[in-house]
Amino acid sequence: MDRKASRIAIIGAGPCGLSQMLAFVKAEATGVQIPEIVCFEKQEDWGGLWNFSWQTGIDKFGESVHSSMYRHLWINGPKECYEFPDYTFDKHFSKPVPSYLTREAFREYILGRVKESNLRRFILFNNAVRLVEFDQEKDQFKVRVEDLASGKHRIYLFDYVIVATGHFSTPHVPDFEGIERFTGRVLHSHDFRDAEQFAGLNLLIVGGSYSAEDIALQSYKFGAKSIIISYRTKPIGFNWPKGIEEVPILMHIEDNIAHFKDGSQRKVDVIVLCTGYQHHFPFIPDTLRLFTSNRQYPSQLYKGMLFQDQPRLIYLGMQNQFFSLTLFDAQAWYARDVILRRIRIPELEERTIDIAKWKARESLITSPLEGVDFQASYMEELMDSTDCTPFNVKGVVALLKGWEHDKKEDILGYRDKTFTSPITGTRSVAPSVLWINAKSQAK
Ligand code: FAD
Ligand code: NA7
Repeated sequence: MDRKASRIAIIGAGPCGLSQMLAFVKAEATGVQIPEIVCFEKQEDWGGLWNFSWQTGIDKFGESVHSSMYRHLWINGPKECYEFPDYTFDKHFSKPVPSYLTREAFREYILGRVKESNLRRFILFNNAVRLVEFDQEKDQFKVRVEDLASGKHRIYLFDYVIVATGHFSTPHVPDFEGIERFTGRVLHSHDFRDAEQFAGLNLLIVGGSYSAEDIALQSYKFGAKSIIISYRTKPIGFNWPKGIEEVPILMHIEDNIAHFKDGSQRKVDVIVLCTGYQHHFPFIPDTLRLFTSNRQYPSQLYKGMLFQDQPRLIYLGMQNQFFSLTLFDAQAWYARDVILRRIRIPELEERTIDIAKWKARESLITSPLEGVDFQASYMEELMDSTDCTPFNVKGVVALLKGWEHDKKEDILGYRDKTFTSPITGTRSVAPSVLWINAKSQAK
C-alpha cells in the first residue's frame, strides 16, 4: 500500500501546494532524500486565489480565471489565526502591523515564507493538468498536462498525485424563476471585483455565508442605496447598519421585482449570487474523484486527505476552513511523511473506521464555534504525527471564538480590532484608517 515514491505530482501552486513543496524542502535540509517533485500550475504565478485578477470569465489561454478575490478585500479573520509558527508576522514585517491585513499584504506574507526556499525549481507555470489516471499495470499515475503557451500536451508518470487546486473558484449557480428576464446585472461572487459600480443602486445578495456577508459590507461601504440579503436556511444575523436587511429565500423575479418566501417584494437593480462554490475536478475520472460539499470532513478522505479507494491520491485543503494556512501545513507535513514512509497507511477497514469516527463527530457540529473546535482537534491529530512546527492551537481557537463575538458586536468595526499573537506575544496595531473609511488599496 505505502509504495516507495520516486516521483510525485502536485497540482496547484496556491497556499496548499506551496506548503507541500516546503514540507519536502525542510526534510531535504535535514539530509533526507526526497522524491522528484513536479508542480503543475495553470496560472503564470504562484499564490492561488490570492493572485488578484481584474479579469473575469476566461483568461488569455481560454482557461477559467481562477481568482475569486476582489480589489478591496481585507482578510476576514485576524491574521494571528493564520500565523505560520516557522515564519511569524514579526519576521515578515519587522514591526507590529494591523490584524486585518489587506489582500496584497496577506499574499506577500504567504509568499515571503517560500521565497527563500527555491521552490520555483519544482513548478511548471502555465501548465494545466487535463487528466489524472491510474495505470494498474505500471502501478503509477498517468498525468496528462497541457502547456498553455504552446498548446502541447505531455504525459508524465508519478507514484503519488497531490491535488491542491482549491475549492473556491468554480461557482455554484442556482436558477431562480424569472431571473432570465431580469434586465439588471446578475453576477456570481466569483466574478465580483469591486463595489464602486454599485454606488446608488439597489442590490439583492443571495446567500447566507461569508461571501454574502462581505460583499454586502463592501457594497454598503462604497455607497449602494439598499442591500437585501436573501438567505436559504437561516439569517446571518448580525446587527446590520441601516441599509442592509435580511429576508428569506428568493422565490421568483418578475421584471425587476424580487419576490421572497415571506411574501415581501423589492425592486432591485443588481443581483449578486453568493451561493458558494463547487469542488470541481474535471481532470479526475469518477473513480478517483472527490465528491463533496463545503464541509468539515469530506467522507471519501482518510485523515481528511488520502483518497479512500486509492490513498496515493492525496487531496489537500478540501475542507471548509477556519485555520487555513496552518491547516494546510499540518496536512502537507502529514502527506509528506506518508510519502516518505514515516507514517504507515492502514488497511481499508481501519481507514473506514477512522473516517466514520470523524464523521460521527462532524455530525454533532451545530455552530461555527463548534466547527472551530472540530478543526482544531483534527489539526492537532495530524501535527502530533509529524515534525510540523508546533504552536499554541488552543490560543488560536480562543482568538477565533473572540472573532465571532466581535462580528456580533460590531459588524462594521470588527476589522479595526487588535489581537495578540499566541506565537510571538506581539500585539497588533490598529489600522491607520478604519476599515469603513479605507477605500484605496493601501498595503
Ligand atoms: P487556491 O488558492 O485556490 O490555489 C489553487 C491553485 O491550483 C491555483 O493557483 C490554481 O491556478 C491551480 N489550479 C487549479 N486547477 C488546476 C489545474 N487543472 N492544473 C494546474 N493548476 C491548477 N483564507 C484565509 O485564510 N483568510 C481569508 O481572509 C480568506 N479570504 C477569502 C476570500 C475569498 C473571496 C475566497 C474565495 C477565499 C478566501 N480564503 C481566505 C480561503 C482561500 O481558499 C485560502 O486562503 C487559500 O487560497 C486556499 O489555498 P489552496 O492552495 O487550497 O487553493
Ligand atoms: P459558502 O460558505 O459555501 O456558503 C454558500 C452559501 O450559499 C450558503 O449560505 C448557502 O446556503 C447558499 N446557497 C447555496 N445554494 C443556494 C440556493 N440554491 N439558494 C440560496 N442560497 C444558496 O460559500 P461562500 O462563497 O459564502 O464562502 C466561501 C469562501 O469565500 C469562504 O471561505 C470565505 O472566506 C470567502 P445555506 O446556508 O447552505 O442554506
